[in-house]
Amino acid sequence: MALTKNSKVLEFVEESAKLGQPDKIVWIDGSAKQIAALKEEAVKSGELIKLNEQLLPDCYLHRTKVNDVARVEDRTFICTKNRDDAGPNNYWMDPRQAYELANEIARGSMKGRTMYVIPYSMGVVGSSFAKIGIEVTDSIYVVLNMNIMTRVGKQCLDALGKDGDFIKGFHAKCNVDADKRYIMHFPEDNTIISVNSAYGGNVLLGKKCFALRIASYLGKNEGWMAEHMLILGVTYPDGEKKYVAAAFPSACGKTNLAMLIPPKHYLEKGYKIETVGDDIAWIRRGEDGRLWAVNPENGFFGVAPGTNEHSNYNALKSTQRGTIFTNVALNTDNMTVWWEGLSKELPEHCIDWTGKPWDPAKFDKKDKSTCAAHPNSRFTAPATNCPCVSPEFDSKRGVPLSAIIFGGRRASTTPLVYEARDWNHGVFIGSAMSSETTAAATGATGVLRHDPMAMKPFTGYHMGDYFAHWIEMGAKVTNPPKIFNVNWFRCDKDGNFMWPGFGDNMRVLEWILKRCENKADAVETPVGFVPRAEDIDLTDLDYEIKKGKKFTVDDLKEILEIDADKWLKEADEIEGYYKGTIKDRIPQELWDCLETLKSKCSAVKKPAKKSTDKND
Ligand code: OXD
Ligand code: MN
Repeated sequence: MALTKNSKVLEFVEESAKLGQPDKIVWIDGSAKQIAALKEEAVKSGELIKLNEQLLPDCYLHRTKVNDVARVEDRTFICTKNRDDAGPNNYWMDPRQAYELANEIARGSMKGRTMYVIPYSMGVVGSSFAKIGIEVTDSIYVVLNMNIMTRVGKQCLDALGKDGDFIKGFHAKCNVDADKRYIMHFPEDNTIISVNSAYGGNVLLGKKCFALRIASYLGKNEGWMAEHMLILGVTYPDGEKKYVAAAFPSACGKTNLAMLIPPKHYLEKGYKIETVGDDIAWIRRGEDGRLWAVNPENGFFGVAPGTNEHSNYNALKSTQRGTIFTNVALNTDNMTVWWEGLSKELPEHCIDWTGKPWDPAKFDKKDKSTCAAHPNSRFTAPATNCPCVSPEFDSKRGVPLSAIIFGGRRASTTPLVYEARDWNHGVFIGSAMSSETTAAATGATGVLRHDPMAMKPFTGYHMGDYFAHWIEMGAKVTNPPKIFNVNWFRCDKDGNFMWPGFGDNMRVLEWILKRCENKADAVETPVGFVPRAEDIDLTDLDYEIKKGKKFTVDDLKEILEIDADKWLKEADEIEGYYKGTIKDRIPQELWDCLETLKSKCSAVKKPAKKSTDKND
């Protein structure tokens, strides 16, 4: 039975049913009873495998088809009337052609199935940040994941009232045919269509499709920002709290940074990190002249491999109940899950992510095809499970940002941390970000590519206009956050990571926050302000870069070094990207920053010491 009288919702559901032709329509009210019944049904059909109730209560395993394991950027389209509005960062399709194509694929594809209607909210219902979506889908897996990742149920329809507007999402699993897979966005119509996939990033339409691609377009028009950023809070020993948002490309450690546990001596002093979000931030101007952020999601869709007690205790704890695991391995000895990096010991009896018995004797760390879990296997866990979830997680007004951090995976050139001279310079730094590709999207991994603000796959409009929007937002706030860039991934000449990362990133965060309060020094360099080595706390840092080689202050100096020659090359590269890709929509302010970078680099002599960095 329909749960609303909103005629726009009813019309959308009716049209979707006419297209998909399901046998049955079920409205998701979000009640525990309904969700429990759906889990039971999915277990019966084999869509979910129930895990050990004692060890992992209310947890399930799901396997996708082997052709459907990651976001498909080359099959993701922005369908705007004017091709130029989608920009060079997106694949484009004419909206009329896109609707026709999608309708042809989806027509009748729900025959014999149930169509679920999921009313959901991105953001706390009733908050001025929140926006409502309706996703129709023929997948129970999607319903159950959306129920963790967003706020689902009747309260969302009540918030819409009789004629409120919402984002329409139509998902049909069809035959999971990779050649007919399309993830289409119609920002001018507030509509998303996804066909022939069942992988989270392509089908949980509240996440990347709505909360980033459509929301970034709405944000540009309405004067706010939708960003691929974690949000964390730092509590000081005296109880004061500061908030930071940080953008990193997919699978580059956002969840780890968001849930960081500081080194022992910080904990002893009383420092604490609290997680507001690990993937998406919606940011608005506050009346106090600051930028305020909320996490519109309600759960974590985290990358499983590499997550363990030491790398991310809080994430692991978050997965211990009420979690859906996707494409991890099944330990058949105790019906729990396993993935590479979870433990040093390999499970003796396990089924790999494709559903076949796995032979630990054949496992070769360097050969991904021998892995038990897919490199992009995931956990979908409720945020409320997280031991360090922020008390502000459910706040309707969000949290005020002291700093925005950008970061990518760069083996050389980019120092451990540096600070922008001002907002526009920070926008320039974000616009020039590049990082190595990861398993979160299909295609080759480890390839260096431009990924401005970590939003390359998620900006729902022209990247040049997105840069201009950032500049405009900065001009409108009287007390903007300071902007920084970090690089946890700098390597020595043998390819060893030079910085320990994980909890030790607290040392960098501390410097960043001190800078925000004018309590730390810095050295001015051609790229921005860099810490003096003595200003980063190295107490008890016992990191072994390689056997027998411990991290020293000289290593720190090395990863803080700015090599003007390398940066001149970087500047040329950025210019090539601006001119060759974004072209005439680059705001003048960013051209000015590029010129400043060049002239500042040319003015300094190359340091005498030869860098030992591995080339990017
Ligand atoms: C994600 C991604 O799943 O960025 O968050 O791919
Ligand atoms: Mn992400």
